[in-house]
Amino acid sequence: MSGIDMETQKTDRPTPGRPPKQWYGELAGVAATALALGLGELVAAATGGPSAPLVAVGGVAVDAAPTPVKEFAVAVFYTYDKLALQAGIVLVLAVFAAFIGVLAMRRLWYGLAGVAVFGMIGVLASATRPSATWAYPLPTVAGALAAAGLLVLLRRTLPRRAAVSAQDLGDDIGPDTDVAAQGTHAPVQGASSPSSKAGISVLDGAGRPPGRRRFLALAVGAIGAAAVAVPGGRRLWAQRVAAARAAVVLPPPSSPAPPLPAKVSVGVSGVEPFVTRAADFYRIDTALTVPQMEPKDWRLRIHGRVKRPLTLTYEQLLARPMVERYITLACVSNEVGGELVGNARWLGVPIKDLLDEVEPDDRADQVVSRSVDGYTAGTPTAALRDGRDALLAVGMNGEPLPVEHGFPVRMVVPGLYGYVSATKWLTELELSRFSDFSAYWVRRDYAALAPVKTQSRIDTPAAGKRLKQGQVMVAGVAWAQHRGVSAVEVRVDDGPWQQAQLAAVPSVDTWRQWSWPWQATPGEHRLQVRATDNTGQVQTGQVHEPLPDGATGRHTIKVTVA
Ligand SMILES: Nc1nc2c(c(=O)[nH]1)N[C@H]1C(S)=C(S)[C@@H](COP(=O)(O)O)O[C@H]1N2
Ligand SMILES: [Mo]
Repeated sequence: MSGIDMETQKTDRPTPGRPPKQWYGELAGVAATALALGLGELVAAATGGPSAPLVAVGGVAVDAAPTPVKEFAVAVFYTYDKLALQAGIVLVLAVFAAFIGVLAMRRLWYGLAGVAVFGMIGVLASATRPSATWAYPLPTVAGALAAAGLLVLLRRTLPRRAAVSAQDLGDDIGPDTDVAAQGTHAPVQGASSPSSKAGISVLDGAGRPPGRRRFLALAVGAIGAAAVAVPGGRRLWAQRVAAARAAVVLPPPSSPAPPLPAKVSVGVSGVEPFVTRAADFYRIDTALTVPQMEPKDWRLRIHGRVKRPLTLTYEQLLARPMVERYITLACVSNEVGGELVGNARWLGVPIKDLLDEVEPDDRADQVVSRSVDGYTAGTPTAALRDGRDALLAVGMNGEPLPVEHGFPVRMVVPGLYGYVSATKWLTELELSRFSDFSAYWVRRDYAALAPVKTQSRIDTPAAGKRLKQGQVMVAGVAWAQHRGVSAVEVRVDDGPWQQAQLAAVPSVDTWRQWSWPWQATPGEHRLQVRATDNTGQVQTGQVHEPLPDGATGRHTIKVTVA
């Protein structure tokens, strides 16, 4: 804002010789850009979510940002780096849009050239996205055409002061004496109304310029339409992905999960069920909006330090022999006693087979998995090839993966925390080295290697509960994925450790229910649990926070017995 505007605002008196600042140009530019982006999202509901100009340009920006910039963003914004990036894009966009609008109101062709530049950026970005089809530029092209059209319309409607309005509005050749242009050197013709102020409301009452209302209606209308079109377009696309998911027919596993022993449940109410329903399964990810990918657009590229790079389609993946396993997933951020852990029946392709096919070089000690939204995880190559059931999962509890849990394809690796192994919306496996690449959370100070720590949890009685004296069933779950739980012990106050009953398990890769009958005596009591894994290691009582490689300590609750 120029000094003149400031002065005008402060004194509420127009400066003689200068037209007061008006925002028609800026408003026109922002409205046209909003319309373009909104229409882009709507068209992208047909051509594919990632083809929307805002999404495509954002994706390119993330990919192209040099490492120091990314590192700076991580240091300053931590996990909000993507939000900061989007805010940054919108801000830059708004400034550029305003500039184009101002140009367009003065010389239509300059503005249209600006729109064309904008459009080219969008077309290039969308056409080069990994999932791009021939239709990917369409949302941007449609948006740019609409923006150009709106600018022409607004230019025609542009309100002018009496003296200016006599001129031919379509004249873009001569020097425009244009009220929308701030601080021009154009000689001022006609008089500003004494009541004029900074902003749009110039020439009130009888002096109001013709077209002002129409201009505002058009501009505000376009912004309003965009505000509806952006979420509307995304919603339509999500509905398409949901339909595609519903149409997936999962193949039967060539190696089915073993039938669950009847005794996987201790039969105590209040204990988390052995199999977690998908709707109840914890969800952790950095995605601002859940990535919505159609299986037909899905590709998995296996590359990097390999002899034979490989690209797979969803169809090709489904055609491979599938295994089905119960595997318990845990988040490194889970506090002792927390609920960021769940157990499901996963259907998928063994990662080991695929790695054997691409022939990694011997020094490739890390497999970097990448999701469609750019998230990365680094998994030890050895863990993926040592024979455990590391899967490219397509099914969860007998259904295609829920979208929030990684549809169409995710990784599941028994024994490792999710952040180093369980990449959702997977699109890439790159054979790499730990010394060459640090994955998303490792750059944020989490450990590069993160086997799940042995843990146990009391599910019932609930902490703080008031109980009646007599027998109380204490029960819960314990986990030490891929090692297995061999014992669970409970103690009351600081008494002796007592052996709990263990439920059956289908393998060492799942959690295990336990129960222990307690003869509760009146008073306040502290209940504590600990597990032992199959290597004989007893869960430590040493208290540690989740950062950098998982919380330790014993779940302890207080209850009152009447
Ligand atoms: N694409 C992507 N995959 C991801 C994450 C993520 O942020 N983005 N988070 C990981 C973490 S930290 C965990 S604990 C698991 C959680 O999987 P869930 O949400 O299906 O429970 O997903 C992993 N996979
Ligand atoms: Mo996690």
